[in-house]
Formats: sequence, structure tokens, C-alpha cells
Amino acid sequence: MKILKVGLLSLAMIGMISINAKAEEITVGIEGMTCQACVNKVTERLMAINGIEKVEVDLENKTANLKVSDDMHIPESLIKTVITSTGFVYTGGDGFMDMMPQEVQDVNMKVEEAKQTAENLKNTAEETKKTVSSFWDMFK
Ligand SMILES: [Cu+2]
Repeated sequence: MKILKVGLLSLAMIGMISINAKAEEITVGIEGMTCQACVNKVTERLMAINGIEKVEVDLENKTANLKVSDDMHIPESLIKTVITSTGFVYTGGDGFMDMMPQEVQDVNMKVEEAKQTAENLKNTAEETKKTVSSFWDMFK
């Protein structure tokens, strides 16, 4: 039973330290949508793009928020093409990785990696503390 407890704690630790890269979040402007059918059409076409996980269209504000899968980058030109070919007007976007110069992208990636490493180290330290304290609890 005690061995099982230690085993479960170790599994929990492994789960905590798995790498989880930050997903790209994009906001785009779309002109020409007039009703829910337009919203559905835009949502459907954008969802068909490989790497897009979630689409939230705001009819009133004429925007769409796109959640991109981890480690995937969606070029602005692709979104523009899809929106235009669906019959609407692309009015610009925010959050695309390809809008930034390569040097900025590289620095951003390094910062994200460093943040993740720091977070992982913190989690590992906390879990080790918990494991050690649970270990001693078993002898109480
Ligand atoms: Cu419509």
C-alpha cells in the first residue's frame, strides 16, 4: 500500500513536468457578415484549417478569435485567403507570428521556453517536497 502511494505520487510528478508550449492566439477583423448564417459559414471554413482548434466569431464587433494548436503557426496570408474566398472582407489581424520580424519571434520563443523551464523547475521542487513529506507521513 505504501509502495503504491509512492508510485502514484511519482506518476503525478511526471504529469506536472510535461512540457506545454503556449498556443498562438489570433484576432482578425472580418467585414460583410450580416447574420448567424454568415457566422456559421466563417466558423466552418476557419475550423477546416489544420492547426486551428477553436473559432469564436463576434458578429457585432466584426472579429474572430482563433485558437491555434500548440507548436503550430498559422500564416496571415492563409486566413486572409480563406475569409476572402468565403465571400467576406479581411480587415487585418493581430497575434500572427509571421507579422513579427524573425529576430523578435526567436526572442519570444526563447522567453517562452525559459518561462516554461522555470515553471517546470518550480513544480518539480514543490512535488519533491510533497513526496518527501508524504514519505515521512507513512511512518507516523
Ligand atoms: Cu448572413
